[in-house]
This record gives sequence, C-alpha cells and structure tokens, in this order.
Amino acid sequence: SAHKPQILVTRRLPASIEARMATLFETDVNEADVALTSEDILEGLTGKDVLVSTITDRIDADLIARLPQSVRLIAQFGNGVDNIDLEAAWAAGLTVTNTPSVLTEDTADMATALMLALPRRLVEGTQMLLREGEWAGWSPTSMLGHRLRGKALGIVGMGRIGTAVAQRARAFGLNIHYYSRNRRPPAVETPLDAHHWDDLDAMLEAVDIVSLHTPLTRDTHHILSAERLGRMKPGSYVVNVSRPELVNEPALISELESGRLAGAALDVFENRHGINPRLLALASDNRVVLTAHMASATLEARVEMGEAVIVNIRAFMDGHQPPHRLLPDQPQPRSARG
Ligand code: 8YV
Repeated sequence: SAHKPQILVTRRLPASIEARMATLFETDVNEADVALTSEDILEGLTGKDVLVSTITDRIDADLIARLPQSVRLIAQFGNGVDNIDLEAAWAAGLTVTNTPSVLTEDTADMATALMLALPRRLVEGTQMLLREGEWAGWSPTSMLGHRLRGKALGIVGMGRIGTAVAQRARAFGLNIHYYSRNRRPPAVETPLDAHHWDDLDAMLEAVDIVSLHTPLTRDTHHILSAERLGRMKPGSYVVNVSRPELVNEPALISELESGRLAGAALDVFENRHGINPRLLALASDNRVVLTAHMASATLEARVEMGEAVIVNIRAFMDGHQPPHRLLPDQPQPRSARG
C-alpha cells in the first residue's frame, strides 16, 4: 500500500527489530520502556493504524471503546493475550494477532530447568556456597535431593508448550500425564507414552509434579484452586511458567508453609503490590524457586517474536490474513498446527 503503516510500540524491543520496524513503518516506540497507562496508550495511538502491545498493556473493553477510529489491528508481542479483552476487540471489528510457536522451545526449557531446580537443590547449592564457612566439603550425605526418573509429571494444558515440556521430561525419565479437554492424537501421545486425563482432580492426586501450560482464560482462572491444591500428593511440586492467576497463590503458599507440598518453582507470581513476603520467605528457605517472568526471555525468541509481529502487521496492512490472527472460535491456535 502507498500509506506507510503508523504504529505505536508500547515497550522497547530488540534493536534489530526496532530498526526493521523503523524502515517499514512510521514507528512510535515508548522509549521510556515503562508500562503505559490506558491514557498514555490512547494518547499515543492518535492517528495510528496499529497497536503493538505486550503483556504489560491492559487492553480492556473501556480502552477498546475509546480507541481512535484509525486503529484496526492489535499486534501483541507475545503468546498469551490475557491482557486483551478479545471479545470486546472483535466486537469493535479489530483484528488481533499474537506471536506463538517461536517461544515454545525456550519456554519449555525454562519449565524443565525449574522442574530440576527444587528436587536437585540447584539454587540452594549456590546460596550455601555464598555463605562463607557453611560448606564443610563433600560427604556421602551432603545436599541430598530427590531423583526425577520414575516420578509422574502432570501437565495441565498439552498445547505447543506443554508438549515440548513433555518431550524434555520424557528424556529425564519422568512418566508423562496430561490434562486437557481434548485428547491429543496418538502421533503426540505414543512417543511420549503420555497418559491423558479428562478429570483434573484425579490427575492431581496421581502425580508428583504439576506443571501449568494453559492460557489464562475465564475457565482457567485459579484452575489450581485451594481445593485442588489440597488434592495434590503430599511432597509434590508445582511449576508455573504460564500466568500467576492460574493458581490460588495464598492457598499455594499455605500448602508450602505447612510442608504438605514440597516446593514450587514459579516464573510468574502475583506482584502488582510487590511479591508476597511469605513467598519470598519460602524462597529464602529454599522451598520456592522464583525467576522473573523469564521463561521466553532469550534474545533469539524476542527477535523471532518481533519478526512475527512485523509479518502480522505487513499482511494485515496489505489486506491479507495475518498468519497469527486470533479468531473467536479459536482464541488459542491449536498446537497441532504449530
Ligand atoms: C512475554 C509471555 O514476557 O508470550 C507470553 O505469553 O508471557 C512472554 O513471552 C510477554 O508475553 C511479552 O508480551
């Protein structure tokens, strides 16, 4: 098209992506790189065609109702789109895209690293060595953890990321269990020897590690409720690289404090008003490992996410179907299609 797309980018992106965007589009980047308020976003969008959003932008029905007429595409830099009121966006005739697939493997790597961290005391080992004089040297009984091989992993949500986690976990000798509404085909299940559960409660009672890989939706909010956390086996672990709202965090904290659950490894946690001090206390006790929403944070993934955003914008502006368009009947593209 003759008209160069006018885009607002709400956060800083890798330099190579910003440079490419600047050549292709009239690009307005939020140089300050702090999360914008709704008012800032609306102001920044004056005369723009496209909003390039991230998870830190709250794009609710109110903001959507107030968008300038010129804005027709929300191109999310990210896989999860729970920050966007999709129904309101579609009702307003907006197109919404995301950047799936390119972050699958890196996110699965991090989930696997977190799965190892607690039973093998990775963070604890470093912390102990940092406290001078604490380590008396090797002994047959020093720093004993627990073996992963032979334990049961329960994956909640067997999409692209869940499946990639299962592949890694299989190599560690974990037995794969998964909960999802739709059973995956034999081509997925058979090589993983994966056991499908259509009853999450029943799966939680049967596994040693629960790892969450489902998008946050109305249906999955607190999918690990207090009641369900109570069903988990004593001595079991929770891994979450997805969204904090999937877990009733205070209930999780209570189960960890009581010692009923052995540990939690969390890349995401409630932090709107600061991280819960009880969670930090559990972390300094090495019953919790925390990482800072880093599961997809590789330079490679961020660059490929940026490239996907560019492809989505160009297709849309040229009147084509963007490759990662989210559609009402299919809010999360199915992993089988990659
Ligand atoms: C990003 C993520 O940190 O894609 C996701 O769903 O959680 C991460 O990749 C974030 O979403 C970027 O918008």
